[in-house]
Amino acid sequence: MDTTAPPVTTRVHAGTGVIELDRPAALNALDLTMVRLMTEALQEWRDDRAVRSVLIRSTSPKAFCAGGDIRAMRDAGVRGDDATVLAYFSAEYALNLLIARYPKPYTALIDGYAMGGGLGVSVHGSARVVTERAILAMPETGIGFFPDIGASHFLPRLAGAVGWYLGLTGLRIPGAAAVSCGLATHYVPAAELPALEAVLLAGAAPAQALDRFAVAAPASGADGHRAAIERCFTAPDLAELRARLARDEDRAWADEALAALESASPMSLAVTFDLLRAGAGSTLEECLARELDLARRVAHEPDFHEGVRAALIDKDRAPAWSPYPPPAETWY
Ligand code: QUE
Repeated sequence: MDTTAPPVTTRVHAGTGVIELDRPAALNALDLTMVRLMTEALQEWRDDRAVRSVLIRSTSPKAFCAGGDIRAMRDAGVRGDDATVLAYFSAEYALNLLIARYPKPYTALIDGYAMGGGLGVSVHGSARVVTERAILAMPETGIGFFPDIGASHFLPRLAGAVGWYLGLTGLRIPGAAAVSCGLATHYVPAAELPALEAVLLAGAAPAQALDRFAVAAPASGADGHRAAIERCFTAPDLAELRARLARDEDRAWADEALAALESASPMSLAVTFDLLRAGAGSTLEECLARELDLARRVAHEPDFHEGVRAALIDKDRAPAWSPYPPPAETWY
């Protein structure tokens, strides 16, 4: 095995800066090296007149990008190494902001899984293309973390409280539903992606190329629950959210959402609820600063250590969460 292969490759092709995520064994989960390589390329291309637009894609048919370097952050949190936690999250969130403020078209091709950090390097771009194989999620409440990478800015702005549903439950939605809530901007059948890429790599303007290849997203099963999502996920607090789910008429859907809340970290749910509410009235810069402050604190929380253990280390999927709020005697 060639262990020296870079996890991200960047090149310029007929005026298009191409970023290829190429760490398939980890489903392209980001690490600090990948974040740095992407940041360096984007900074160089920003002022290079030969680069007119940016395209980000994956070499893996299974995943666009499964998340961030959550395992290394757990290790650092466990040993009390705040410098490592700060170095990674500050670089990742700065990359999210660089993409959001990028002065040239930035097109992400999402074919397969895009979760957590994977949404951070796509959703902030000007065009997010999904296929019928795309699966999007912000699953952090299930590992004792919280929706970061600027999610506290974009989730509360999605249509019909869908962002609150995604951020709190961590449940997945398919590409078509991602378009209808605003997480994605274009739907292109996977069979057409190679042709779209060829046109973009030949130097076509992204807006025209996308107009040519995008089709109406097919009706998604998830869209049938939009009314229920809006009924329940506009609740003013977690207790009222649970009460609304418990009596909702869309029973199978509500039971799945309740089960997801039940298996999430209670600390993560409380943090996420407050974070999304604060994010609804904040700029992206303010949201990322708040998330960075929070990430540094949550990295040292027992629920984060336990959640990553259960999901990624032992893979028993049976985290033992701490009660939240903590009992009063631990406050003194
Ligand atoms: C929540 C997350 C992540 C996750 C699972 C969650 C995350 C992440 C990974 C991941 C997946 C596959 C890998 C890997 C990491 O899983 O951020 O190295 O090979 O990166 O429930 O936030």
